[in-house]
Amino acid sequence: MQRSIFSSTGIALAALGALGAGAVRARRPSRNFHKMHGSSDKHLTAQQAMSPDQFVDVCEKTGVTLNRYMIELSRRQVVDADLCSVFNSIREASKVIAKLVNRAPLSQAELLGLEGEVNVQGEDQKKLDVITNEVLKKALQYTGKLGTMASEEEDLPVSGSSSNALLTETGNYVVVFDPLDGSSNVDAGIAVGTIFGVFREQDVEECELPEGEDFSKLSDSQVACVASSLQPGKSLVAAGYVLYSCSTELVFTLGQGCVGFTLDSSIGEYVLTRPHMRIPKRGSIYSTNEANFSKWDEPMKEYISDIQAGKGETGKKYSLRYIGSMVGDVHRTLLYGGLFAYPADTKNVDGKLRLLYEAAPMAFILEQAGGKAVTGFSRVMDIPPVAVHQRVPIILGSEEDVEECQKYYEKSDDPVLRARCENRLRGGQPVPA
Ligand code: AHM
Ligand code: MG
Repeated sequence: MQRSIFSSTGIALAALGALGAGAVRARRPSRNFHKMHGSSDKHLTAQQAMSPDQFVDVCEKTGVTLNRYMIELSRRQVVDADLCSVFNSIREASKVIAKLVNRAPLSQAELLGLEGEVNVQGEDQKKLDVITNEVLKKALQYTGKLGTMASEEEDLPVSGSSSNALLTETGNYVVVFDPLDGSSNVDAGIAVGTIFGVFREQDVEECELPEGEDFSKLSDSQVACVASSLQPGKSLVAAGYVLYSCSTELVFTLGQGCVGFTLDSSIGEYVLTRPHMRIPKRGSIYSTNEANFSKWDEPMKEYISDIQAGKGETGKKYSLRYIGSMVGDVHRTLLYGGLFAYPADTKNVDGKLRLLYEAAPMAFILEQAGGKAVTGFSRVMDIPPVAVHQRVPIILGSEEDVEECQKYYEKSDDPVLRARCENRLRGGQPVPA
């Protein structure tokens, strides 16, 4: 008996995670059945339709809650019902995750330390990685659009692809997420975060997959079929992150600017605190794991050396701030300016961070806030993924800082680096070091 990708979502997702070196890209035209980002109100531009400045009768006591914000966007047909459901799920799940992270030191036996498992990428899983993954996955299933997935062996996407990220389908949307990014920090009570991205479901052919759970035996055409549902960052319709820190901050974009909410725990609601987020054009902070300096590509070494010494375009000496939690480091970069980088190095020629559920959503947010995100030569959003856990170098932040860094790559004109970049843009398999 054969099973189709959409009647057996869990199985298809596990297979996605198993995509190996032989995967072939196959893209099909998208259906484009939504009239997204169009306002029903003829007097409002798309930008205005997103703006809370247009909201009337805002409650003085609470301000604009996330719930209210989404209702308004829905009324203006900026978001449809399914996308609202996805946001409701993420909103509720993130409140639970905030609570878990906050309570962890008080419930150490249940919440802190290692789970004892290693995920598909060979990384130790923290207990909270597993728990938060469940929280987010279940919340998305409860949208009612994920019944198919709930009816499948729900462990499959988790055990088959990764403990730490998965894709789920809503029918109209595909959600990618990292439930607890930076979890190595969590035992120390240091900021961690959730990252998510939402793609519109593509009109892909049904993939006939074999019965059972052994996905190592997929044929080339089956692998190609499953791979075709992966999309580049530029196809994202929404992306966001939640930072669990001194406060819980939810920042997201729907493709027309970037907004920020803060969890008001006294009412259990996110409240709009940053209606128009814009990253400064230039900053004076860089954020990267400098312990890798000796292994970085030459252009990165030269650029960082110059801004440290005040020999960059501004003549200012930049400061280093690095938490080792992407969400925290990117949030600070977004607010204060400067740049965050996890570049390639000789050991990890594609860097460390994952394209689909870390780099692309963050790149989308930063671009929508007026910043940039590149791999060195190319825009992160342009890279077509060839595997769920594909890694990619990333340099993101203030427009002028990222452009300055990019000039070092252009200037170096290293043929190996350029070929690696072109290969990524072509959707080629990662080239080993
Ligand atoms: P994770 O998804 O396993 O938590 O890894 C991602 C994290 C990012 O949050 C952070 O930017 C990076 O890993 C830090 O890595 P390093 O410890 O090498 O500096
Ligand atoms: Mg992560």
